[in-house]
Amino acid sequence: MTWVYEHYRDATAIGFHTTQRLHHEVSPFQTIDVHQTIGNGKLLTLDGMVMVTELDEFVYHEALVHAPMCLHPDPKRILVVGGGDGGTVREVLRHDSVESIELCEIDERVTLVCEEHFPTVASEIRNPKVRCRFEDAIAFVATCESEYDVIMVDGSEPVGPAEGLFERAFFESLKRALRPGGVLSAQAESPLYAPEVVSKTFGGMREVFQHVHAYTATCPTYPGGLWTFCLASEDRALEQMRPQALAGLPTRYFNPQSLRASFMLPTFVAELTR
Ligand code: SPD
Repeated sequence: MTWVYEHYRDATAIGFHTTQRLHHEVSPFQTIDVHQTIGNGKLLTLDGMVMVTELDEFVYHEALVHAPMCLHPDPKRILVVGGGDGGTVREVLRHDSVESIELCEIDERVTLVCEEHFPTVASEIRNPKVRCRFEDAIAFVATCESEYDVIMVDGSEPVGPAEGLFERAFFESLKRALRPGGVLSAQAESPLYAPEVVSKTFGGMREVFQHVHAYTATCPTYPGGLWTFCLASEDRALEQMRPQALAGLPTRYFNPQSLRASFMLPTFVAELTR
């Protein structure tokens, strides 16, 4: 038995007691590892950073997906940036209005490994409504104009290929890629250990979008636990949120009350993101 650690921002580390390494490879983009843990189900790391554990992946994926899907009144055409494990796609498909999803993930190996080792996360990746494009999302989104009702940015932290996902130029491309009335969500890292990333992300978003809101979720297997998300739109304010769109969905984290509550921010998060 071995302890596997993610060292985060040279400040902290989170450890997992593991029984077996189930997969290890170096793809053209990153190192991909899957471990069997004792208390967290299977664990996926990319370049040593925790992406998914079976224990709590639902928290992160529900937060990233259902906030924007409840803000848009009729989300039909969806883009997922990153998210090669398939958890975001799985949650999007819970909404009946959805007609098509494009998943733009740079590394096809992540998707293939997750189909093998995380069948409950990647369960909908072959759904006929889903089109996977394995390419650089920054270049792809730059070619899109008024195509999507909702875009979700499900990247890893801003190192290596994911660095550009936190830049203002990318936010401008995302805005162009949204249809009128479109809504964007993005994971925005730890407010405790990466306050400069959170504050730069929200600063950039506010320069580009009219309406920008921060919300949080508790993701125990990400460093610090408390995680920040960004909801942005040119023309939809938070008051238009329809938490009742969650009714009948088999969610485990969000219900209408906890969705609303996720936008009630601790003071230091409100200050970082304003
Ligand atoms: N530092 C962890 C940030 C993780 C963001 N993406 C996770 C991918 C899950 N679909």
